[in-house]
Amino acid sequence: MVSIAEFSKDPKYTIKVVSERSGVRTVTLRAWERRYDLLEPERLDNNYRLYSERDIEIIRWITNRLDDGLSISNAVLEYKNLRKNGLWPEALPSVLPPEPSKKPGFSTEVYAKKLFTALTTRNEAEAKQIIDSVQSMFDLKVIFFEIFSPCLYEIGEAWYRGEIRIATEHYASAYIRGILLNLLQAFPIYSAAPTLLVGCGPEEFHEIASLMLAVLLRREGYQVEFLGQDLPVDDLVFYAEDTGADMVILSVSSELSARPLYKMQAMLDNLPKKPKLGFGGRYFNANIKERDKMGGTFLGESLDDAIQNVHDILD
Ligand code: B12
Repeated sequence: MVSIAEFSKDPKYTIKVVSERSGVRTVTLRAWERRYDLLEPERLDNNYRLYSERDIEIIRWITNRLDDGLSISNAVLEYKNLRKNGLWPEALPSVLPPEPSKKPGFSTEVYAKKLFTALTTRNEAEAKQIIDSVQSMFDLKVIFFEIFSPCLYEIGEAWYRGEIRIATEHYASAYIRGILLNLLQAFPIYSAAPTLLVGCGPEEFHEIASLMLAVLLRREGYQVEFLGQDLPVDDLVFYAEDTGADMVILSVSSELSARPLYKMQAMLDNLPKKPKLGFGGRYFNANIKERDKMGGTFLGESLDDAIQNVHDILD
């Protein structure tokens, strides 16, 4: 089991985010803070509160004790007694997708096609139903590699053939991106684990593969920050220094994005912590000779290879 102490205490989240993630209304959170002195969120200049990942876990633990029948004052007392003795409660399991338990009704190929049809006909209710049912049948890797990826591939082909509008492609990829972001945020962040920055090279807007990788690496227990599209090299190097990153992992699908990155490992080597650079993506899958120019490590042709290679590098 994981102790709440392992969660980051960096102040990051507004009260609204905390409310969404813990299921406790903002007004109740403020009342608990006033009456029971439970948390001490950092205050910004505008007096807004900022909570940490650890605060969210404490609130979830308290609400679980309320569900067990304790009064709020007794739940807080129990928490404070633990802390007085130098102990931390165990974190609750995250609001993660259920472990796959049902037998698949169809092959993954069929689900990929069903998802393609739902998204290209803008049938969001159907898409949600498909996502819910595949989550109860398959592991995340299977969902990402055998359902989401072929569905996106087909969407790209349909766009290329002029069968669907650009807007439809944007709608479908935004939907899948949303599902992935929710998953990313559902996994706990372990502040003692190595820090990985995951995102896209400069001018690179295809971020879904890097987001999938961020989810899978967070599931492995790494402290992953997902940085998204189009990262400028200089800024990213500063950010790696600020965050004390152990590794920067970038997805690249064009030469335009790859070229500015050839100097990046040397820049990272000038930082005190010398973060490693890992990379992959369509450009380096197709242009094998270009891989050596990057200085860092080509993490493999697939996201599965990347996970294994990250373990090897950071171990
Ligand atoms: C969604 C999408 C977009 C969205 C992206 C939105 C978003 N928020 O991510 C938007 C609208 C931004 C977009 C823009 C463009 N797109 Co686009 N896009 C796609 C689409 C439909 C899906 C991409 C995707 O997410 N695939 C799923 C992921 C999981 O697959 P993947 O990215 O290929 O990644 C795999 C591997 O490359 C590898 N990998 C990737 N990253 C990494 C990283 C590491 C570390 C490792 C180890 C491995 C790895 O593992 C993954 C799994 O196998 C594809 C269709 C397709 N065939 O993929 C077209 C596609 C990639 N796009 C294409 C094009 C042409 C463009 C534009 C040039 C269009 C335009 N004229 O503006 C621009 C370029 C923008 C830019 N500069 O980046 C073409 C590329 C053609 C080519 N040969 O290069 C495709 C193939 C469509 C097509 N059939 O023609 N696109």
